[in-house]
Amino acid sequence: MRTNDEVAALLAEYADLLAITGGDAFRIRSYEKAARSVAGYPQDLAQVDPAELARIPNVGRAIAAKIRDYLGTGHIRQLEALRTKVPDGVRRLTGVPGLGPKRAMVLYTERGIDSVDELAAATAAGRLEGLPGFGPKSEENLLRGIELVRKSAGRIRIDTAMDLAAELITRLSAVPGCIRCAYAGSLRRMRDTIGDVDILAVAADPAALMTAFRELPLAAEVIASGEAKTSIRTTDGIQADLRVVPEGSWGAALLYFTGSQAHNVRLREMAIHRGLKLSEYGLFDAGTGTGTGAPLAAATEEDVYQALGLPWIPPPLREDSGEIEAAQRGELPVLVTEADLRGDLHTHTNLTDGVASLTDMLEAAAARGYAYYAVTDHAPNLFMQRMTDEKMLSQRAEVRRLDGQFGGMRLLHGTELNIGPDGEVDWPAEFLDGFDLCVASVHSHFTQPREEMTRRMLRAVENPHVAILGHPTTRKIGRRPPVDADLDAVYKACARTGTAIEIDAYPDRLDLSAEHVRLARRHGVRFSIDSDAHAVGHLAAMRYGIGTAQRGWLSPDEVINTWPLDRLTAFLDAGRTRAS
Ligand code: DGT
Ligand code: CA
Ligand code: CA
Ligand code: ZN
Repeated sequence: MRTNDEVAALLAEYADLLAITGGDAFRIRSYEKAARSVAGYPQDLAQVDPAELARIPNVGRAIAAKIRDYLGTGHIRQLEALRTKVPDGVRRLTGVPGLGPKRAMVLYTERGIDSVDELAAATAAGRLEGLPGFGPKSEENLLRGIELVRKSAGRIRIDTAMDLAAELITRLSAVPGCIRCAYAGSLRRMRDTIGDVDILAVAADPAALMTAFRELPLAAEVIASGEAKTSIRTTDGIQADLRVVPEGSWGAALLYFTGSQAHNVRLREMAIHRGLKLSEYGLFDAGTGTGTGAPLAAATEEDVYQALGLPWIPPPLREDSGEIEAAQRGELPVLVTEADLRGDLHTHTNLTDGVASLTDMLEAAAARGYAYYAVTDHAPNLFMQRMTDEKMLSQRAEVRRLDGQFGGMRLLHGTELNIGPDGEVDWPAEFLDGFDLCVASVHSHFTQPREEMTRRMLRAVENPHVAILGHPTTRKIGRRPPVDADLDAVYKACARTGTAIEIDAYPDRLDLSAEHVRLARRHGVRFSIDSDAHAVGHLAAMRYGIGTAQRGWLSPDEVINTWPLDRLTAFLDAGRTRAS
């Protein structure tokens, strides 16, 4: 799939550069759609017959020609031409939340600003004063945006890290003498962003494995290399560490390098308290020191935890945020897993901004073994999606016809409503009555004042037709901050009205975040873990939603899409009557 991702990135860049240079809105959108379509296309573009490229959804003749250009020469001529007009930094400026392409270009042409750092400096020095469109209010938003960009700098999305880890493990495992290989660090803890990828291995010939790691085609640079640890930077600029550990200390090493540091500190304190010493080599009698003498425990994580008087603690909980105390009391939660999920309640098709047909989505969902599946395309107030009553009703007829036709999977017909600025949603009540379930989400007016935003969300939650509050804080990791609202009040209202709160599993959202999941669950709220899939490949994003749910301490019973269909339907029915 690497080719598809490369092409998608270039098409998205082309769309951005068109937008910055004032290109035609329709054309910009067609490139954006093509980029998503290509990224979600199941077949590797390099294997597609060049004459067939134009058959990919949203890829017309002009875009197919550009893709052929790239596959043949490694470049897209028109893109190269646009790149000469717009410095790289200006495109990065459009990554600052609240700064659109037009204003980014104004900053460049009027003030010569072509990087985020320069923008920060110019703002601080008052150099934006007098620039049309950059008043004090917008400056405040810009500063917030700059802070967000800087905080996320150097960290990557979890799916990017997971794909890299999978590739590294596949390649290293194929090296003769590689006995074990696994990922650790924040990735194993399923944090929503990842600093670097940590790989652990056991090898008959450690030096040979280190050499193989340094010589991987994706290793662009060797940062450091020694007997026990090698760090590389990949061609995508991501750091990956390989540590080769003795077979006998696998468990202790996995525990140590999974972290978090705060969790490890607690474990070491517990060891010291018992006259023991815990290191990446094992748990030892304090007298014998590290690495000398036989460890009391080292082979597996279970052994080490047990020797400290604890049950094994799942990695997503290892943040020293109460898990050690819970483990001591024997009250660790039974965490929801991907295998518990019986369905997906928020998905799109190409009727709106998805890139796959209804039947392609259903086929893929059934292959995941789901018992039920909700189709929830966008509602008309998101004007760009051009939804109409007729389109929605004809989709419903199709959904009803296909019910049970894909591996017996039951289909729910729903929609993703837009929560308007005052909390109102699309369509009158009579029309909403026809849906099996409605997700409702904020898609605009993200920067309303706190009281307004709270009132808006409460009104949506109290709407009897709203079953699920979709991507509740609307954050986009590294790109858009969460909305400012009294979320605690919103969670309370969700619990009262029987409205589920979504964990949108798509890796650039992961919304709710794990921290908020923990806040919300105190009110007895139910959750729905959804892929928000816009392409067949997105259905698999569920694993990241599950990771977030686990970090939020959720058990299966708290997640409505682990329930059998009759219990789910009863919940949806109760919500409709209770809220009104
Ligand atoms: P990241 O990479 O920023 O997303 O976060 P982590 O947790 O993967 O951190 P990383 O890669 O620096 O180290 C992986 C784990 O190894 C970390 O969670 C705990 C352990 N570790 C690494 N260096 C140290 C250290 O100097 N002291 C202690 N106690 N633990 C360490
Ligand atoms: Ca790491
Ligand atoms: Ca590391
Ligand atoms: Zn949405």
